Amino acid sequence: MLISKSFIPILKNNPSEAKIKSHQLMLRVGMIKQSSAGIYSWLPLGFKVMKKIEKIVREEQNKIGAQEILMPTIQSSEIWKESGRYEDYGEEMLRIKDRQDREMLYGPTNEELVTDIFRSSLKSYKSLPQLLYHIQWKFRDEIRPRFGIMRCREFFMKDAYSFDINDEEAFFSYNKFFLSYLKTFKRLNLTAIPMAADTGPIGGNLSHEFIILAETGESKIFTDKRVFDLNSDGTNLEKKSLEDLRKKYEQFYSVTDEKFNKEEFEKQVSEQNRLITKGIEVGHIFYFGDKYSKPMGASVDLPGGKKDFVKMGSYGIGVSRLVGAIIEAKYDEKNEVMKWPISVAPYDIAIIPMMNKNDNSILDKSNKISLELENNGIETIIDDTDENLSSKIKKMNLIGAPYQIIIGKKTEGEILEFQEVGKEPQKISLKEIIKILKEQKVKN
Ligand code: P5A
Repeated sequence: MLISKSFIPILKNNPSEAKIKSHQLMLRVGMIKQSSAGIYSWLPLGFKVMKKIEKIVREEQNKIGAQEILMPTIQSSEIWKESGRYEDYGEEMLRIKDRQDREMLYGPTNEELVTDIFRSSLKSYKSLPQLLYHIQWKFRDEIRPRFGIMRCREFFMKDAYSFDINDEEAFFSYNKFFLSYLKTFKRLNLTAIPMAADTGPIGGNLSHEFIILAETGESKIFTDKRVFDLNSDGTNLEKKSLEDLRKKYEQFYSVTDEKFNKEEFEKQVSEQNRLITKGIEVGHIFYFGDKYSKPMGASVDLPGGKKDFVKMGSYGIGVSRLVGAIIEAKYDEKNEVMKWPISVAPYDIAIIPMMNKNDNSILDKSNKISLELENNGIETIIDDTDENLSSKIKKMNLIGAPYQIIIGKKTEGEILEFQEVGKEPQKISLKEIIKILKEQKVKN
């Protein structure tokens, strides 16, 4: 991609309306454009990153056997009346009337709709467990949308739903998502800690929020530092192994402020291990048994002729919020360098030709190198503008291509000036560059 032909409307300075670094950067490099309060268009750069995050989220859902569906954004109020949540949900729900005067709504979440799909198709315990998910826009009429796409009104969420025969099997499903979330966030290069949390309007009494540390986060957390040393490597999908994983995390006090109890915190966590800080909620999982299946009549036949309501959980990841969360975690505000993990970077490598108006050979060479890289599955962006080298490098640092190649008059033959952003430049061949990038892409 040539930068002169791309739609990347970069601003010279940070926009004054943005208070946190992710919002500043997203507006500055033209990743998003606000269309009205809390509602955004996603421009090419932002959309590319979000799609890559979505792909990783999807892959990790598929790995635990969840099946992808797509439910609509607009729902009928009928099913919400059946579950009893139509009134409870309050002003956050955007209510709409169609031309027949029917009450509709823009879905803030999908527990009712998925329960309706389940009850109309599956009737036997033999079909359980079922794990269904979709990745779809949601709308919540937040009273105070802020920080750009971090807390907005229209946002992109992965929401999954589990259906099981009894509590034991339902906890098994819950734990599969627990593992899958740890793996998803790790692939995004984030340390997200599961913390006991309140269930709010979703309901139930077992819930974890997955939180990454950030000063600008809206969640206050109280935790035992040692939880950060844990990892999920080596955990398989066996019931026992998943149970042990959750226990491993739950042995350390880690809660959000709604669950905070000073006495317990001080009893369970020694002074030097206490951490009270802020974080961003990137995922949230819930177990709520028959909260929806009972009022909506979603039951299955059990062996022996009895029937029971299915036991359900729901599992959300803020796919669009993750774009901002990664920026909060990885953007070096002082030096204005964005370090996207290569798995979600909008471009893998920036090609920076030191242009010469009277000589097209440098741009020609850059184009050839770009073609070769693209043919090897490596996404490139070429800065073909007339700007000087330092402003080109600054621009690419902001966009956040993790690698750069500088092509000058002296670049002859095969050897190129290559740099991983933040590390020492090296002079190596295109073949070696392709090898390094391919390895990095496979690893991540
Ligand atoms: C779980 C899936 C639910 O809605 N129902 C289906 C459950 N949970 S949740 O915690 O309310 O939301 C899940 C994740 O969505 C992101 N999120 C938001 N992102 C941007 N702007 C918002 N206003 C917003 N609200 C929720 C969060 O990442 C949250 O963890």
